[in-house]
Amino acid sequence: MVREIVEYPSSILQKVSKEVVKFDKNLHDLLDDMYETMMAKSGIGLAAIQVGVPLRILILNLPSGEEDKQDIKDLIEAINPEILTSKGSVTYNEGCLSVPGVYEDITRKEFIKIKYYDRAGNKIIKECDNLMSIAFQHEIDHLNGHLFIEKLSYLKRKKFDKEWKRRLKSKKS
Ligand code: QAP
Ligand code: CO
Repeated sequence: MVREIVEYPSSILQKVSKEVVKFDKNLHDLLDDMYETMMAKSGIGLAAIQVGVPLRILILNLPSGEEDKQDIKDLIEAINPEILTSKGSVTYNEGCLSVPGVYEDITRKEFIKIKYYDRAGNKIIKECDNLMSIAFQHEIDHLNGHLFIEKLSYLKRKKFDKEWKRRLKSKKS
């Protein structure tokens, strides 16, 4: 089932998500819905809080290969993810399904070592770079109630606020 995406400025997106303790059918159904929703909205990453569920769950399906296509074989389902170590710095023009139509250059760690659990509860430890590293950091920020626009400079944030206000107004009328 495709679920509704929670959009900025909903206060739901500021919630700190809770650890998953039960690796049961409920979790599997949520993961399946998150994948369907992400694909339906043309996303490459999604956190559970973006469909209104405050649990520490994220999924990633990064494009790869010749034509930069998404392949379900590359789907990562990360439960209770934690960054163990990080280094370096990289800037990427990020977007977010909860802030549609907005893309901004954001600087993050270039390399991370991450620990998470898969849907069966197996512990995974993985070293990531490039887009995978950026995407994990973006989604883990969601689990802690943060959005990429919080990383903008004061002036860029003011410009974003102004544009978003304008957009909300035109939506209402
Ligand atoms: C997070 O972002 C991310 O504005 C996932 O109109 C960001 O899937 C991972 C999207 C940067 C890696 C690098 C955004 C779709 C999708 C939009 C997304 C839009 C339609 C964003
Ligand atoms: Co996002």
